[in-house]
Amino acid sequence: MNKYPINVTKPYLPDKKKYHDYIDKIYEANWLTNNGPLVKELEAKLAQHLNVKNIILVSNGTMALHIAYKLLDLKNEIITTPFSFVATTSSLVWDGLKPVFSDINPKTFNIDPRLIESKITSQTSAILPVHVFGNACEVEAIQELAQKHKLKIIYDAAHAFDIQYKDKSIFNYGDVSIVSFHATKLFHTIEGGALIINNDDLYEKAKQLINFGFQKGNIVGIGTNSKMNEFQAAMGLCMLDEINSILEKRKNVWEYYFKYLNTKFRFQELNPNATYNYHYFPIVFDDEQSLLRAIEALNKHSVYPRRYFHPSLDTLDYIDPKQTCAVSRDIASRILCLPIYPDLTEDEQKHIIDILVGIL
Ligand code: T4K
Repeated sequence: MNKYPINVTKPYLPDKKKYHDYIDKIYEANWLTNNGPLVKELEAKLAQHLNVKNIILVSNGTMALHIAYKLLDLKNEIITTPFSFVATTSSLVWDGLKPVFSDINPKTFNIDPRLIESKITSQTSAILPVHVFGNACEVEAIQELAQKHKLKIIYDAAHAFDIQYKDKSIFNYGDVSIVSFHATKLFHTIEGGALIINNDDLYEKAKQLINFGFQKGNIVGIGTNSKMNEFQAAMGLCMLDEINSILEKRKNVWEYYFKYLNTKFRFQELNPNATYNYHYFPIVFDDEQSLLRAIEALNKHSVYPRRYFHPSLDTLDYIDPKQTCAVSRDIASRILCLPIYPDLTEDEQKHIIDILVGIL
C-alpha cells in the first residue's frame, strides 16, 4: 500500500521506547540544556563514530556557520558557491560579509577550484565551499589555493555526514567544517548542527562563542547562545544507534532508482576518492520545461520532489546583480531531487519511476 503524499524526504524516527528512556533520564536529572550530560555523551560518541578530534554541538547548522565566521575572524569578501541551500549565502550577508560567487563544475555541481583564483582580491579572507548533496569537493586543490593566498577554509558540510575522503572523515578538511542535523538530514537531532575544528585553541574559543562568551564563569569576550539542548541530544543518541541500518536502507533506495533511471537522466558525478551517503537523489533534465512537466505529473499523484537548489544564489535580490554564474544557473534550472528516505518502498519508487519515464 502506497503512503501518500510522498515528500522529498521524511524525517527518520528512531525507536520510540529508547527515546522515552532518554526523556525519563532528562526528567530524573532535571537538566535540560547548557552543556548537559546527553550533549556531552553525544559529542563523545560522534567524535568516535566520525573519527574527528574536536566536535561542538549547536542549535542548528546555520548557527554553526555564523559561529565559524566569527571564530576565524572573517572579513570582507568570502568566495563561495552559488549552488547551495540559501543558508550558505544568507548567513554571510547577515554577518556583513560579501559572498563572491565562483561558478560550479557542471559535472560535480561543487565549486570549481580552477575558477576560484580569478575571484581572489586583497579583500578576500576565506573560501566557503559546499559538499553538495554529500559529494566531496576537490579538497586538495582548494587547500593549495588557500595556502598560496593565506585564506581560511570553511566547509559547509551540511549534507556530508559519514563521508570519508581518502579514508579520513571529510569533516577533517579545512579550518572548520559545519554540519546540519536538521530533521530532514540523514542523521538528525530534530534541529541541530555541529562544528568540527582541527585547531585546539579555536575549539576552546568556539565553546565560548556558543555560550555568551563565558569561560569558567568569566566573560572573556562576545558570545551568543547557540547551545544544543538535552532533548535534541537524546534524539541524536537514538539516531546514532541506528545509523548503519539508515545508511544501508538509503543505499538500497538510491540504487533502485539508479538502476531504472541512469540511462534516462544526467546525474551528479561523484568524487572517486570519497565515499557517498545516499542523502539525496538529484536528476538533471535536458531543459527546464521537461523538469516542470515532471513536477506537474508527479504532483498529480501526490508525489512532491523538490527543486534543490533553485534558484541559483547569484540571482537573489540581495546579491550584487553584476555577479552571474552561468553554469550554476543552468544546473539550478534543470535539477530535481526525488523522494529518498529509508522506508520508501520499491512499489512507491516504481510508481515514481513510471511517471517520470512516462513523460519523457
Ligand atoms: N547549508 C546547507 C548546504 C544546507 O542544505 C542547510 C540546510 C544549511 C546550511 C542550514 O542548516 P540548518 O540551519 O537547517 O540546520 C530543508 C531543511 O530545513 C534544511 O535544513 C536543509 N538544509 C534544506 C536542504 O532542506 P526545506 O525548506 O526544504 O524544508 P521543508 O520544511 O520544506 O521540508 C522538506 C520536506 O520534508 C517537506 O517535503 C516535508 C518534509 N518534512 C519536513 C519536516 C521539517 C516532514 O515530513 N516532516 C518534518 O518534520 O529545507
